[in-house]
Amino acid sequence: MTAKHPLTPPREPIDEEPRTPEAEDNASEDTDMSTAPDPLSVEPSNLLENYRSGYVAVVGKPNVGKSTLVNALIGRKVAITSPKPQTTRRRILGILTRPDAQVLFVDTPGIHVPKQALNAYMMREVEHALNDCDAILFVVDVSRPPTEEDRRVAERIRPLRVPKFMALNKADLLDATDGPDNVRQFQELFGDDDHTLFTSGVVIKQENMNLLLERLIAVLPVGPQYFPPDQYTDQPERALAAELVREQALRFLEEEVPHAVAVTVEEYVLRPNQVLYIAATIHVERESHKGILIGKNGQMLKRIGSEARREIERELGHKVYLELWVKVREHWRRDERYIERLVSGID
Ligand SMILES: Nc1nc2c(ncn2[C@@H]2O[C@H](COP(=O)(O)OP(=O)(O)OP(=O)(O)O)[C@@H](O)[C@H]2O)c(=O)[nH]1
Ligand SMILES: [Mg+2]
Repeated sequence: MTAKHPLTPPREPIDEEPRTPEAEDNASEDTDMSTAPDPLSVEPSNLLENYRSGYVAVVGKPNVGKSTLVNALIGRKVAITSPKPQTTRRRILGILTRPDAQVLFVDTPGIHVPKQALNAYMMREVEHALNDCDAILFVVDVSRPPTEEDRRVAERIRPLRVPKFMALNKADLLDATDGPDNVRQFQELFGDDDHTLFTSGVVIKQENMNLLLERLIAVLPVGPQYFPPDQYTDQPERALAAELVREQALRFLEEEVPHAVAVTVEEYVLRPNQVLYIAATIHVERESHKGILIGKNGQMLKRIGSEARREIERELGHKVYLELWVKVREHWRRDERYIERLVSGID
């Protein structure tokens, strides 16, 4: 089966304050890479003999290192990462193009039991990825024995009729005593019909990575190169910028505040002096969160802003002027009207 649906479905407009004409103009400045081409519209001339392509859903419980692994496979920062669980909130496409294949990795939110509307949205994102993929990469943290959450993921993917692979991630943290037992338990959890295990980790050995890629590519269908070879994600740059701001908020904030944060970019303009001007809003759920986010004398917001600016400059290759605003949007995580929009990073 070949996936045919764009990752980013069109968003429903919702009523909010009208945007300024200036903001509207600026919207066109960004490179919009948000829709996957329809495979059926690909010119036959783009079909190379034996070229393989397809979607690989990268799934697992929260915090096992799915996004870190996808970034390592792509060789670019496609998805933000953090030691706090539930970092990834939507599907994120990482595109790997080789002369013989194009692998479309779909990073997904960690699978968990949803407690509020945001979590339910995240789990729908996982379902979309699973229902529309050519292969599954199940990522686990092998430094600890399987948990109930790992079992739930295994049960969810078991009936799906696509080739499945398991990445035994965080192998660098495996100690010699528990290591073999953990590996055996994950092996049992996964079963052994047409499944393959790979060890991976922050110090992912290049040969392991190559082996994983070869095995993945071997099960992908013959198909076209859906995206141009230099495109590594389908996210608009402004959505990427919003995520990079959120990454720094996750890094510096503690307890429940980071989970209540969403970031949207309202203006994204490359000025004639080649400075990229970005205006972004950090949304929080309560006045008390706003206070924490701004910090004493604005120190916290300044810190998040300057680290995020540096990251955006590094990733997007432009000098950046970043302006941050903080807005309280009460209980946005429970409010269906806001979730998709705030999670998309674009307002
Ligand atoms: N030691 C070690 N740490 C890792 C490895 N892979 C990821 N991490 C760390 O684990 C944490 C979680 O990584 P992420 O890539 O954000 O995990 P994730 O599975 O995408 O998490 P969610 O999006 O929340 O589901 C981060 O602090 C990473 O630096 C690894 O192989 N070894
Ligand atoms: Mg992630």
